[in-house]
Amino acid sequence: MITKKRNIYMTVGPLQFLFLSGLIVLNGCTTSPETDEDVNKPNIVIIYADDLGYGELGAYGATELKTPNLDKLANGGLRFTNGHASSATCTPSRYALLTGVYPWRNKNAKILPGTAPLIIDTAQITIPKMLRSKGYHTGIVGKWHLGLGNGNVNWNQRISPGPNEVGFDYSYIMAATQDRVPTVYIENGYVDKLDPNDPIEIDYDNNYEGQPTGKDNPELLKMKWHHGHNNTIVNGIPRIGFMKGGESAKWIDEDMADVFLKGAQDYVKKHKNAPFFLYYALQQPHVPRTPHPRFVGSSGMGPRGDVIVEADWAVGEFINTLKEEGLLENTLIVFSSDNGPVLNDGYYDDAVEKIGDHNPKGPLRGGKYSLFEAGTRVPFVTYWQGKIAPGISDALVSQMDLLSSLATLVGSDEITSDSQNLLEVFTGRKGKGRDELVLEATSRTAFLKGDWAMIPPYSGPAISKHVNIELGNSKDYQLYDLKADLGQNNDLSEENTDKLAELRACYETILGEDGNNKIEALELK
Ligand SMILES: [Ca+2]
Repeated sequence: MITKKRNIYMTVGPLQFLFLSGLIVLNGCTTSPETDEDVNKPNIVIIYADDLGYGELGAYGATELKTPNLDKLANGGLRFTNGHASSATCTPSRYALLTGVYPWRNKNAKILPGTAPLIIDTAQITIPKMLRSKGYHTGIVGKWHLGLGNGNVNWNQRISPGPNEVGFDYSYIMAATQDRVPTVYIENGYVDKLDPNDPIEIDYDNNYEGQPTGKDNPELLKMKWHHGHNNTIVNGIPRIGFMKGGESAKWIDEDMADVFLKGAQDYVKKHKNAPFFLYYALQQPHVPRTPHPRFVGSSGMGPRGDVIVEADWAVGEFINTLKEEGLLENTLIVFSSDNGPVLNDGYYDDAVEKIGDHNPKGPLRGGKYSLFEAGTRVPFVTYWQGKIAPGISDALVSQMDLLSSLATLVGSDEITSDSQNLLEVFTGRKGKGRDELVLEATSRTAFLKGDWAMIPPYSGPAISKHVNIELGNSKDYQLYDLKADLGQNNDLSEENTDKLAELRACYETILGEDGNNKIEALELK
């Protein structure tokens, strides 16, 4: 169902007409090829937050945290209320987003250390590769976390394969996450601002002699670790993993939002004359939460709230750039998050203590790492000024569907079987999305079908004590009617055995042999 704030037909102008004409081409009819060129190659931008929950934005019901720029985007576009990341953690979601393949099909698509090899096969279809084949210039600015190299990276030479080998013409990234070494930016495979006389060494197992660590040198810390995150100290923040050298290349955490914003703005300005695809992968509100001083105190919720305010500002600035460059009416923007929220995720940063009445997961149960809805149901917005009518959609959609949908938009046949073509849903002309979706969380899977959610039995704790999140583990199957019980409070598995059997059969068919993965110990990172 789509609730439109205004009737799309009332708003159809010349631009919309051209766009609709373009769709007719895709359906096999003929029309003028000269308009097809313009119409089917809008710029495409995916803005991807890190650990931003369903309830964090004003447009999604937040009242205590102010997100005016993201609200403007959500309210001016199509706001999905049943939009999902493919996984409840970073790496698998990012893998599925770019490749259109379920992450549980790839045994390596799990939370990766900074030294992990690239987990996308360089022969695989990706969104940037598909778009590049249709004439797009493609870029990524921000968080990567999909592995680099082949397993033994020399950080002082060109690091390959990486984003540039899976479809990106330009890349300016952090390798993994803000809490992991190497704490440097990498541009097109080269560590930015690296002094060759001060080479970088990275080890995730052993420290370098004489180097302080978060564990042994608490006096050197400006942010204290809660669990994990106690190896090499950079900028007073203890990280995961050990790093030596590379002083001139180390990032300043508080500047990261500005650095990535400028990178995204510069990319747009440089490539505005050709169709471009930009994957702008924000680092917020993942740990360590390090707002620029001008945002410190802006939320009243401590660093976690402050970096969400900072991210909202950055998105607003970025969209202003699109506007100033005259690109807004020819740019499709997708905004979403890679997984649900977490408060304490390894550092003492007052995320729990100062949360007040803010509810990051909104009406949902669970959070990051969880098979409950808050693990993967996230803010999900499509925005295209003049082309997508503002509205709200409750269609079931996955980020994994963007690949085939964008391929359809630009007239490419490079699609995958897991990624459904939901172009009409993403642009608001059709209300019904997927029939079903397999969800993933730390190598476990669950299943959505229609209004129903099913979680198979898993061993392990019901709640992760470190992060205080319900993981979805139970010795029995769980079944929830999300239409009547969005908060997943009433398990109907015993009451409605027919529905459970129906979901189980469908789920097991989809999983097939790929789904028989070993359940691994939960890694909280
Ligand atoms: Ca994440």
